[in-house]
Amino acid sequence: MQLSFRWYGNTDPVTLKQIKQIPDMKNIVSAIYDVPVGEVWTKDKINSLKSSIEQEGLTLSVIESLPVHESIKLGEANRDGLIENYKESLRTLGNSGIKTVCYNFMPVFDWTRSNLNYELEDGSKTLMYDNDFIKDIAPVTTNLNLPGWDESYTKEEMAALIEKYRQIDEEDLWKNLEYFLNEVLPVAIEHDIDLTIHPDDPPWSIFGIPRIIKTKESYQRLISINSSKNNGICFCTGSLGCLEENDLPEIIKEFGDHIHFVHMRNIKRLDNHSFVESGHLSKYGSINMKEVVRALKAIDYKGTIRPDHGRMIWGETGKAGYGLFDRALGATYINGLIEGVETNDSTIS
Ligand code: DNO
Repeated sequence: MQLSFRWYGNTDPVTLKQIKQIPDMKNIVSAIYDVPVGEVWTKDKINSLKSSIEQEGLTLSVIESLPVHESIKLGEANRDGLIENYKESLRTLGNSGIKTVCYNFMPVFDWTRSNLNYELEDGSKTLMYDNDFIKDIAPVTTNLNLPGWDESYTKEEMAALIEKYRQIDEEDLWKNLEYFLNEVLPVAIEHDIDLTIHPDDPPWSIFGIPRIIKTKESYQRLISINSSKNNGICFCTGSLGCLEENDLPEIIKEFGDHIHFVHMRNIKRLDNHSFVESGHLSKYGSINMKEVVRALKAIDYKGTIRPDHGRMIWGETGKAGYGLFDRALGATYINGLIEGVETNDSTIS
């Protein structure tokens, strides 16, 4: 198990120089942010990202994300050209030595929260999801500007997209995912890349549009499309953990060969599908983080783990969920859990 840290490139207020001072932090998770979704990532862009990371003695270990164009998710007539572009980017990433690529298949909205500054008892600010609030808002007219949302859409484009998704159901979305995977997995396999799908966050339908990567059954179906280990999973504790029925250690053990990337954070489930992002420690949230790491040890997990969102503490401001301080605390906590499970207690007399 290796620790990693997400870095948003040269414009990220958190610098590589800061990141490398976190104990045992050697791996960076990043992406190319200035290429529109659907276009090809060039060798030059990938190499320049890699070398800015390597100059600091760190390694670009995971691409999060190589995003999937909405027309592919919708199964539109123009998807084949977009899928060809995706394959081309994968080949270039593979040739540059990248072995893990994360993506998601969430329609329109990536991770969704209702409040980015929810104050916890200790005065820290965190992200929260109030289901009653989300249920009642119209995403096109709201002034909410959430971090996981693609800001490149105009209101009209977003409205049109939502309307298209309201015309399809989960079954259609599965078919479109299957079509995409049948095309891109051979390229991933040829280039020894593990493609890892991020679960839907939260793992249920929002705004009346379908979502499909939510539970153990979703992974069973995903793997029935192609059982290759390259058809992989990004195991995100905070997303999957929003559903009490998701037994995280059990899912890890069942799909171990397919897990190549792990996001670790804790959430506290509230009534009625609402939740708040707590500090990383097990005692603050609904997820037993130690049992998650223990299950990863049980599958002999060798991939990277990144501390996921952090709270804003010590007056830090910055990208919601992606400040330095609390994510660094999360990393040292995960370090401790790893050391704990990797220590063979029988050697202690
Ligand atoms: C949120 C992230 C997601 C994730 C994408 C992966 O903090 O975990 O935005 O990067 O869903 O494609």
